[in-house]
Formats: sequence, structure tokens, C-alpha cells
Amino acid sequence: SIPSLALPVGVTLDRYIMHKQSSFPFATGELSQLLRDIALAGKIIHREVNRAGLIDLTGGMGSQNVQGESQQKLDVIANIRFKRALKNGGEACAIISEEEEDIIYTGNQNGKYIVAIDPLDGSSNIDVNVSIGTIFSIYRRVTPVGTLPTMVDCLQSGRKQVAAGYILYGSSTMLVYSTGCGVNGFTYDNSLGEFILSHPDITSPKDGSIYSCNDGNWELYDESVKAYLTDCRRKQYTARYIGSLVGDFHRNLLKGGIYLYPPTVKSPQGKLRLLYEGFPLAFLAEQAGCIATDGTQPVLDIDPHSLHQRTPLYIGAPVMVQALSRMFQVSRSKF
Ligand code: P6P
Repeated sequence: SIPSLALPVGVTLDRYIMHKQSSFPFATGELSQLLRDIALAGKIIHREVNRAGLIDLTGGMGSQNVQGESQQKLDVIANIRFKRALKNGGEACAIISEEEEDIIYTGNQNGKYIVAIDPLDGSSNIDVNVSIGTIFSIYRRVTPVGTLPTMVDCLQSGRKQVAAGYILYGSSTMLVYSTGCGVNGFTYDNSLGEFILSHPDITSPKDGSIYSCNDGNWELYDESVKAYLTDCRRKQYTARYIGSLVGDFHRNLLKGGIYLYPPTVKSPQGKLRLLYEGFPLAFLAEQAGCIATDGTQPVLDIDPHSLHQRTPLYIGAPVMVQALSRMFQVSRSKF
């Protein structure tokens, strides 16, 4: 069998999951199956994203999602595909989706897991062929198996996540996830229809010189954010902002950098959603040696009170996030 410590680059996701499961003597395979179900939906969305322009899947539906954002055709398709994969897989008893207001009950009341998901984040970029992504977070239910899941199952602490990850539909399609024992990246091989281990044990640089934020919001930022960004410019750091969170996060994870989405007048609580953007990416960040804060506390320590609540997000290399946090402390000490 494969050596217990390191799995070679090139191993399939399936084989990796089975190997990891064998390291947990009491594992019963449900989380493994859930990860497979998510990967399956990711393969289907990969196909839809890559042919969007060919079969007119681009553009808007003329409808809005719960966020009041115009739904793109692929948003709706991705939401349907992930719901179907999770319902058919049987392991998830409830789903929280960016695309739907309320808890989605899968009917699998014996399912042990809750999945919070942004089926297709950054979808306004689809029509211009810019990378987009799926972000997911997995919790174990806290109510008894066999009963209808409740809001208590869905509003758990970010530190109760049992797994989290994203699928990046970019120049290649990658699945990057963690079950709490480090972060691993799998690249999709279209010819095999398999995700292949390509980035084992991702450890992000402690410092970096890439900063990602929407400079167009400059006038809306508070003084401490402006002071930090001015310092980045003085140091001649590189500004990289795709406008697609998964793409920006992935680049910074591998190369070292910081992503900022501060509160603005338009979005006083920040734009990004806690349950299916902040929490999963903060989980991954900490697993890879990074930091994620809302400006006052670690994102994972934020108390969730509603399914679609928003949060400011500052996430990336510890040296960079700590430098920003010091700016916040200086600003607060003046009052
Ligand atoms: P803005 C996409 O809508 C998204 O949720 C993230 O993927 C992205 O980082 C951010 O919003 C972009 O927001 O306001 O800069 O266009």
C-alpha cells in the first residue's frame, strides 16, 4: 500500500481520500463520500463553465438571488448541480447556499453533515472568461441524526468546520481543500475525468508583496486601511485584483499576499458572506499558516447569527495581516 506519510504527486483524489480515511481508525466513510460528491459536482460545473459561450450559458437570468445580485445562468446551474449531487450522495442533511434564502433540506435526515456553499462565486466574470470558483464549508450536524436539521446546525462556529475548500475554474480547474490536517490541491485532468494530487501540503509564505483590493473603493475605506495600502504602495508591492475571490485567494495562498475587502458605505458590514466565503477561506488560511481577520477578531471566532450575514475580510500572509492589524490598533487607540 502507499506509504502512510507522503502520497506521491499524481495520485487521484479518490485514492487520496481513501488513504486519508484509513489514517482515522474510527472513520466511517461518510465525509469521504461527501467530498467525492462535491468533487463530482465540480467536474460537472467545470464542463459547463468551459462550454458556457458555446451553448449560451453566459449572461444573466433576468432574476436576482437572495443577495439582490443578478443571477447569471451558470450561478443557477451550479446551484442546481451542487444541490443534486449532495441530495443524491445522501451524506448532507441540509445545505446553505448563497443562491437561496433559507435552509435547503435534502431529505437525507440520516445525513451527518451540513454544507454551506457559494456554488459559483465571481460569476459576473463568466462572460469575460475570468477565473471563477465554488467555495464550500462542511460541519457535522449537532441535532440528532434522523431528525429534521435546524438553524442550530447551520449557525455553528467557524472553528467547528470539519472540512472546507474551493474549486477554482481557471486556466486549469483545481480542487483545494482541508479536513483540518493541512491543505492539499488537486488539478483536474480532463482526459481522465479525475482530480490529481498536484499541490500536496500547501504551506503559504509568511510574508508577501502582493495586495488585493478594489482600488475603486479607496475613498470609502477608513483611514487605517488607507494607511496600510499607502504603505504597500511606498514599498512598491504588486497590486493584483481579479474581482473573483477564489482566484485572488488562490494566488495569494501560493505566492504570499493579502486580500482585503473592508467595510464601505455601500457594504457597512463588508461585502463577503461569513458562512460560505469568510469561514471556509479562513479555515483553509489557518491550515496553510495564514491569518484571517475581520479587523477586530479572527474570522473563525465571529459568532454567526444569520445564514447570509456579511463580514469584512482581511486574509493572507501573517506578516502582512499583522501589519494591517497594527494600523487598526493605532486607529482605535486614538479614541
Ligand atoms: P467588487 C464577486 O462578486 C465577489 O463576491 C468576490 O468574488 C470578489 O472578490 C468581490 O466580490 C469583488 O467585489 O466590489 O470589488 O467588485
